[in-house]
Amino acid sequence: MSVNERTYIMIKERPDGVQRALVGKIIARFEERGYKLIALKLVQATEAHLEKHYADLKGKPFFPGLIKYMASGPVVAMVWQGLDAVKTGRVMLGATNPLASSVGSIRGDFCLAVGRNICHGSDSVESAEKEIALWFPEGVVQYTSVMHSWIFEEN
Ligand code: IDP
Ligand code: MG
Repeated sequence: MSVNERTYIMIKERPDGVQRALVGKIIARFEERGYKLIALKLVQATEAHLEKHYADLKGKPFFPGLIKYMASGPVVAMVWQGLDAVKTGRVMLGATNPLASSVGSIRGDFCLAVGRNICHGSDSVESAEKEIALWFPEGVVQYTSVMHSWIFEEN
């Protein structure tokens, strides 16, 4: 586990997270927790791009609907960096099914339906690296956060 671990987080707002005007709230949660934003863009993704992103789910009955829905509007693509970003990022999102998500998580607070669960988070460090490369082929931004020494013990 590293303080420089990175995760790919995506707001799927029409996808719904964007249309429901939850972008600021979702970003604020990662900022407030102490994660550092190192890449951010609003993207209208193609179906081909989304099929690569969700390649592991090809064959699932909901796959065609998921791709169509995700391509139906813009998404907010982000990379967040910090201690245990992948696992803790998933905890902050909540369970895949919002009805099983804890209150206090993003899905547990803002949505109800599994097919409209408003956010994505990488499920492993390996997936995160793949997803970051897929969504940010131009690379991420390197900078020093003045908050680092207030959030972490070392340095
Ligand atoms: P995750 O987003 O929590 O990692 P995955 O299993 O990777 O969950 O599924 C990707 C996305 O596919 C989910 O976030 C959800 O939007 C959608 N999805 C997953 N399972 C179902 C389902 O049973 N019905 C409809 N959509 C689903
Ligand atoms: Mg997943």
